Amino acid sequence: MADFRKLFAKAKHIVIISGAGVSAESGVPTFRGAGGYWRKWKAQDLATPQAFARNPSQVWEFYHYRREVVQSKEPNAGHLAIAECEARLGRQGRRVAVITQNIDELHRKAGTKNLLEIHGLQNLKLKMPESQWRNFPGGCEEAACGGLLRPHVVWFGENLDPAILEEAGRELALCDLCLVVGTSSVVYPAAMFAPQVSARGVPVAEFNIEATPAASTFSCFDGRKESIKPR
Ligand code: BJW
Repeated sequence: MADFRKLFAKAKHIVIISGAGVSAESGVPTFRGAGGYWRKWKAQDLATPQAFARNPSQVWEFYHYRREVVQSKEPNAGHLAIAECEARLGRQGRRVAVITQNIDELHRKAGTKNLLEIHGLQNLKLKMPESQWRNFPGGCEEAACGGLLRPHVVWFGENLDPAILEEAGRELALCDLCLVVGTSSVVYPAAMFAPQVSARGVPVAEFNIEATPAASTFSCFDGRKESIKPR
């Protein structure tokens, strides 16, 4: 941790890549850990465009349940520390960007401003040609025009928003320290962000309660395992 503190003190541009583990202490289930969604249900039945085409009600039900779970949840000490870090470093002319795979909006609720939500949000969008998608606050499944609404998230086999990916690429290319927080780092393209940063010699620190396969590819800082649980 002493090494990390030294790196953190001199970093001018920090990218934080986060995943479901950052929200675990808020009571939001992860995907692959104990009690995780993909331990109970098959991702192919709930998080693919094919599943939505086959059985939209089942997919709606899953995301409706997820929205309800999150509605009662608040940012935890981890979200707040990240937001506070962005604000404090910002006052010193240093930059923090958060690239999250989470759709729960808890980073935003905690006050994080420079935030890229690469897997989307929990609200609904109309299933129409992409250029015509319109956002809805959530809750309703049918729009006035009769089109199908779907969760505004990125499912397996779908491309991430190119504009958001481009912005993430810019942050990753410029950062001089990268933190990987609460993600199993198995889902692409997010899983390759930290290894890419590490490959150009930038230190990467992983904060997780378990070892992940990605940590072995971090060349400079092998990521001491730190729980983000408040002490
Ligand atoms: C704590 C903690 C505490 C707990 N403190 N830590 C290249 C190679 C192979 C496959 C592919 C590839 N490129 C694309 C693919 C296919 C696919 C993919 O990656 N598959 C892999 C599973 C192999 N990717 C895609 O399809 C992506 N699209 C794409 O790349 O398009 C182009 C393309 C398509 C097809 C082929 C090739 C190219 C889209 C991915 C969309 C992912 N969608 C989901 C669901 C939607 C959103 C939602 O419903 O919420 O996103 S799946 C799910 O996984 C969700 C998450 O955002 C994502 C990541 O999970 P995360 O956050 O890491 O959670 P967990 O549960 O896995 O881990 C939690 C971690 O926290 C654990 O490590 C714990 O230990 C830790 N933890 N408590 C610290 N207190």
